[in-house]
Amino acid sequence: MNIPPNHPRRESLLIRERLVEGFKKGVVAPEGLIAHGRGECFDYLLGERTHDFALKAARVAVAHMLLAKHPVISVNGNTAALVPREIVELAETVGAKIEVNLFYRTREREEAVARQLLEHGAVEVLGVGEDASATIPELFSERRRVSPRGILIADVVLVPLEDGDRTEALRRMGKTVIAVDLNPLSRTARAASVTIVDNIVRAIPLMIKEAKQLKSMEKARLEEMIRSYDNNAVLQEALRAILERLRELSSSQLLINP
Ligand code: PTJ
Repeated sequence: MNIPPNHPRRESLLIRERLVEGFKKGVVAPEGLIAHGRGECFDYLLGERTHDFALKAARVAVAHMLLAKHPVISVNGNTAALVPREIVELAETVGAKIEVNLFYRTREREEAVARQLLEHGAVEVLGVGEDASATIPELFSERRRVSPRGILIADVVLVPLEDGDRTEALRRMGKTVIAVDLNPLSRTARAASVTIVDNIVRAIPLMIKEAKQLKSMEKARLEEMIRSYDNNAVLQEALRAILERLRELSSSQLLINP
């Protein structure tokens, strides 16, 4: 689609185009387009920028991944369409495995998501076909099927754009769960160990940058960062940011004179 360079919503429209393209390639589920609309709405309320609370969460998320024995990045359709190259770079930087995990799972989509990641530099992608032979207990959606070499044995799992059930089930298994979710009120956001309330297109590049910096930091300092982190406070800050923005907007001039 030809989006004029000076269109005020150009960035947002370009992101939509990436999802539509992913949908046409069989990577994104039709429901993924709807989920993106919900995300867009929260992004709008957040002013479409990374806030300090997201930076704080991203740093701690990276600390967890760097200290983990088996960190895994779980990838769904929207993530694969929006940030495939960045997922591969983050995995390389923190030494994580990449696993496909779909809510609307079909063999065709598993393969399309894996192909998308391999085309963007991934060396190995877990969770496709027979490889997803293990099961997350007490989870009844298709997301329960995981790789015994990946999410099953992971101690830290990054789950961008997730649904709440699996986050809760992974927590019950004793895993540290890192969520990227623009909705600070979603069940995922509230059940995760660390929630990055930001758009995935900004959050993953930010995590790569942080990972490059924190990689050389002493283990004890990373552990201290994790100990002093409070995810509830981060979610409260996200809600306050939305409140503040609405307060400012509600007392400003809203009419546009064409
Ligand atoms: O590819 P599949 O089959 O695994 O399906 C993926 C979707 C996203 C369709 C599936 O996981 C789903 O239905 O998710 P939900 O329950 O709609 O939750 C998605 C969450 O991600 C919502 O809270 C959205 O606000 C949020 N979200 C949407 N787009 C973004 C986002 N968060 C960060 N960045 C985004 N770009």
